[in-house]
Amino acid sequence: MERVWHCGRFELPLSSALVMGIVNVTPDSFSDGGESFEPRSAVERGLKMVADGAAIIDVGGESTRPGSDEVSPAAELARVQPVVAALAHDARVPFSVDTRHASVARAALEAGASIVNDVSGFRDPEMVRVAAESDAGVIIMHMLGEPKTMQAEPSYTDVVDEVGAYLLGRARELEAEGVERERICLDPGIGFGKTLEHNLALLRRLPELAALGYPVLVGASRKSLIGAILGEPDPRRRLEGSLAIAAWAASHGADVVRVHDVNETVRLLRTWRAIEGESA
Ligand code: PMM
Repeated sequence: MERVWHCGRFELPLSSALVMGIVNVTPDSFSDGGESFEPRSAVERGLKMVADGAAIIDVGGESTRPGSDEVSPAAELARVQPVVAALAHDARVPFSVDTRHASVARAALEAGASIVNDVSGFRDPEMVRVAAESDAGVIIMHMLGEPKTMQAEPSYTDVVDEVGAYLLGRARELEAEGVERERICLDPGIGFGKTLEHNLALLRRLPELAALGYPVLVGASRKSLIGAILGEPDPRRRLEGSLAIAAWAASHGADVVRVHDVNETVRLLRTWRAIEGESA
């Protein structure tokens, strides 16, 4: 039987890795800060990503880069809602809302989003309620602490075991609260309270996370681990590293790769699949 990820009115096939395109409607994201802060340019960016082969678009109104301050839910919603509504109007693909706030998630779902992407792993019981009352897909991400402090000496005994146990525990709790298993996707949270070695271990041992039995998302695009490996301070110049990680992740159990450079990633994965022998 084909594995699928249930996200509202969409059943996403998981036979090969899906590309999720990132649209940050923020003035200060580390990776594309300000590029699509105007709603119209954010929508255009999203539609271009769909044309380039993105299977999902992730719309975010709050920067969660290390050290960033929290945005008020009202300000976040004002950024996200027009973009989600416009994209949903033309939707051939599902859209996720990248938020930690229940009010933003609820409004985005009403505006047409099909997935809630919570980098705080549905810590807020109200977020769990929003998820349970909807039919949306949910992405549970692991983050150590808060964006403001998460990179202050993160420490684990075994990062892969601990992140895996955390994600499994959160998934079980959401299921107990009424979120069906087939709606849940897990994400180790590359860069969220992790050193370079932690991030590399999570990628190296990705099959262990995939073995938990849920779809797995990996988001490493343009992140600082690539900067550290390549000695490249400019996030916009980390394409090769981003592609290398997307290829590695897709061939080691990731079902979704969250990226800024959709066209390049789709072409990379199409080539990869041609070698593997699946239909390209
Ligand atoms: N990374 C960022 C924001 N949201 N959501 C998920 N599920 N996984 C991630 O790795 C993730 C995320 C930060 O990166 P950005 O500023 O480029 O969006």
